[in-house]
Amino acid sequence: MLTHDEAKARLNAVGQGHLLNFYPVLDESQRRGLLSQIESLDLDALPSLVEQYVKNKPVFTLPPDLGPAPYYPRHEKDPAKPWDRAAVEKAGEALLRAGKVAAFVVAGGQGSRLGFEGPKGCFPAGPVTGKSLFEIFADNIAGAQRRYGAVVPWYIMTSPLNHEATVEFFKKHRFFGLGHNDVMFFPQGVLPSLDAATGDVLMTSRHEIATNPDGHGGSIKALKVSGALDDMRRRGVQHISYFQVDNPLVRVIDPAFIGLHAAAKDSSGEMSSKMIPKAYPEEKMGVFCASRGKVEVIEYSDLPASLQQERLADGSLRFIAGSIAIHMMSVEFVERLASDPKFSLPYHRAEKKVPCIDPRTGEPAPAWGNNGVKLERFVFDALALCRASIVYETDRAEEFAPIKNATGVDSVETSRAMQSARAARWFEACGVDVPRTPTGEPDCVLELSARTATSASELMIGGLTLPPRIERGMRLAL
Ligand code: UD2
Repeated sequence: MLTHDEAKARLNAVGQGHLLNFYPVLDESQRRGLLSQIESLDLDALPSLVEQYVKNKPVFTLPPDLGPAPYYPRHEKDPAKPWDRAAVEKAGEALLRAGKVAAFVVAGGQGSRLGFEGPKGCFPAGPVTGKSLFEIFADNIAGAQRRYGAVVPWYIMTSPLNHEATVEFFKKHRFFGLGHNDVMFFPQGVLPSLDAATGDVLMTSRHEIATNPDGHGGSIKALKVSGALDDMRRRGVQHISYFQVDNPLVRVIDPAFIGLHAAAKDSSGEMSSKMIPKAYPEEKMGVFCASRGKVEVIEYSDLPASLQQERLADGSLRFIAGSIAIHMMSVEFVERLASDPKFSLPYHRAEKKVPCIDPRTGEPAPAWGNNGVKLERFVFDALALCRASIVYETDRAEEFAPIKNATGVDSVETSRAMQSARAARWFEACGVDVPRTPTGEPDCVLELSARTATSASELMIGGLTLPPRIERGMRLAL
């Protein structure tokens, strides 16, 4: 463990000596905690981070040859890029049957927009049952294990802020029936939050440095450091199905996507992505673009309005492929990146309100606007490091209903309505009469677990006796 004098010398060398201002008045355990926090920081990197991201703001420059990324259309007979769905699904299913696919959720984010205390994955998302997001994903995994007769190990990236609470939640719910040894939790790394005016590292108290999770891009290193990659290798896992914690409609295990990623001729099998057509130009999602022969995601805030709004002759958006943050990654690719000492993804900067103390007085600093700069890495920046990467179109109504906000767009209300609407369509496809309102919404609340079915056709052949009709106002979960 770093001594006080060593810490002082190293901090002074990078202009962050204020972190020890209150050391003399701390008790022994506070001193140890602070020194170990200081030891865990990459102090040598700080001056250049402050220079690049606080004193200056990086200016995003569009690559000159930027165009929309090509993609596999949802309908395999689309003449734009026809593909053989049956063969692709077979390839994906073979990998699943051989136990070569793992599920991976990034659940380290702070979920502050939702205003929910606790890990976001614990949020009650099911429209009828109020099942948590984590349970909905567990249902997907349990269903896949039954269908393919093989274990799908599940890796859950938390952050130091929600790790314990996440593990406790799983224990309390007995891992939702999954094997305890087949679910692995590990926390992602953190970065110090910086004073937006000076670049000084902020402190939340006299003995604690303000930190923030290092972004979902931190998952590449965290998979390695935590031993998750080794665990995958031991199990013979070759591909990782990556998804975010906020989307209860995600198909955690999708044989067609797995098959395209692993077997399509133009895929290197390193990292692939799912997209949905953007609903309107300003929709807040990253856009799949192509530049210098590589696929990349440009965040909505970086894509100029003129490009966002550009339309093709048929009226559709030219940059239409919105990222829903669902990827397949090969274990080999992640291993290659994470083992390279020179590997690093770019930082993205966000100005945020960070509660902190005044480093001179030790008292809480008066709150003012966005006083802090948080740096994060984004996982989709790894796409540029692939030899070749494919994008696959999917249907928003079937696979994307994120819970991000307390009210309005992408809220629990819109997500529950979309979950119910999807279940209604699947029931109707099986011949069940579903009541609808004059505006066409289901006039009932329905919820289908992925243990029951992950598509209308599975529901049809699943051997369940479905009711011939659903009554108005009925709440039904299967
Ligand atoms: C993300 C994408 C956006 C679009 C959208 C789809 C980014 C920057 N933007 O927007 O383009 O695809 O999702 O829903 O990704 N997380 C961690 N650790 C962190 C930070 C985040 O695990 O340090 C997880 C978080 O728990 C969540 C996911 O990453 O599962 C997305 O995080 P977000 O809410 O910051 O991303 P959002 O909604 O702004």
